Amino acid sequence: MNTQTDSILKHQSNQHLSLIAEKVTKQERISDSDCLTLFNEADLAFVGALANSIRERLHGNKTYFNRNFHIEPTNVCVFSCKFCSYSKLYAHKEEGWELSIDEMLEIVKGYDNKPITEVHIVGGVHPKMNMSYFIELIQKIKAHRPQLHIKAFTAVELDYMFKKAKLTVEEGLLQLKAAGLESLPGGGAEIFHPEIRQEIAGDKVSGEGWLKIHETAHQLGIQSNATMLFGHIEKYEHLVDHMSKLRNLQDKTKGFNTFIPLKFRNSNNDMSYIKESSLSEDLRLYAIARIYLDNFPHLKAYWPMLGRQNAQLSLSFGVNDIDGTIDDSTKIYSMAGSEEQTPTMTTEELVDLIKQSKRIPVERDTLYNEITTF
Ligand code: V47
Ligand code: SF4
Repeated sequence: MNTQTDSILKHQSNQHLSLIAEKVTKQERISDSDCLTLFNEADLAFVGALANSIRERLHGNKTYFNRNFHIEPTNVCVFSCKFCSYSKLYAHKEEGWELSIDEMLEIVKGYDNKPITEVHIVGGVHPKMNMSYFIELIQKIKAHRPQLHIKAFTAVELDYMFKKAKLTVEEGLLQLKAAGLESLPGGGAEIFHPEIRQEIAGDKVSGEGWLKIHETAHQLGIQSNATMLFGHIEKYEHLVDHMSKLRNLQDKTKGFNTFIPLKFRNSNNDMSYIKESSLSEDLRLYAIARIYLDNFPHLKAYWPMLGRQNAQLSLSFGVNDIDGTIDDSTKIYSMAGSEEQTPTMTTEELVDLIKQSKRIPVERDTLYNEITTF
């Protein structure tokens, strides 16, 4: 721990916080009740210093990013999550978009001469886009560009397509893996606790269902990410509960790569009456996640949702990854109220952003193998 951290911790008069700091210094795990205390009582400087010491122990000054693009097959969805600014209910599907397999292949081909390493495919849950549709899509992408890593489908999409095809989670994942699926994104996790989940996303896969899909994926050698949607109607207890379930599963499988807190944005959805969290609250959450999730190797700030400058600040509060160039036509984030109306950054812009924070930009692949240090 550096001298600045030492002095912040030494002047800590709160007994419980001092004990937590001691645990972190000794690289011991903090408990759920410690985590709740951090949420309730610790200020930004305190959690920031601890989180930064962990980040620098694990990764030094390295900050990862990748070169990726997103495909959103449809924004038509059978579900009706209240925070969602993006989907059109299936009943109004003519107002949404649906891409054909050929249209999606054209998007992939548009990157033929670019050094992209990953395609991220997620969208709404459209009944027509079933197992056989997605197997064909994945096979065709792989046939066209075998080296492109396919990270696709939230547990919400998977749960729906497996049930529809009457497949177990294991059978469904094995079929997608055989077609070329390589990892799962972390979406759809929201808040696992049933009290909150019922309120904001009552009709889609449960928290247990989400965890079961990721556990099975890990057992089959498919790594994944995990998200948490924060800053709406949840209480600190629900955030601790969510992260505790993830930490327990990670102890079992070690299959998660990165934890991605997603700040709730309040435009154009049924929860627009809720005030958005402040930057200081966001940074405190990143820092506490870094301290609590001791078995997650990476913590990602998803810049299209958080904003570029705030993502830059997060690099001093535990974050060591800022996702990718996201060179795409993604609509979900600008629709939800993010300042980022055109969610694309060139590699140069990303590298500059990281360097301005006095960190070292490192391009990675999806599974965090290092490609180039800038
Ligand atoms: O599950 C939807 C979130 C998620 C809003 O794994 C919203 O690398 C805030 O999971 N305000 C999908 N968030 C995106 C996602 C993701 C993104 C980037 C990288 C990865 C990865 C995963 O977007 C949904 C939901 O939690 N979301 N609406 C909103 N109004
Ligand atoms: Fe559908 Fe996902 Fe939006 Fe929920 S968050 S309504 S599952 S697109």
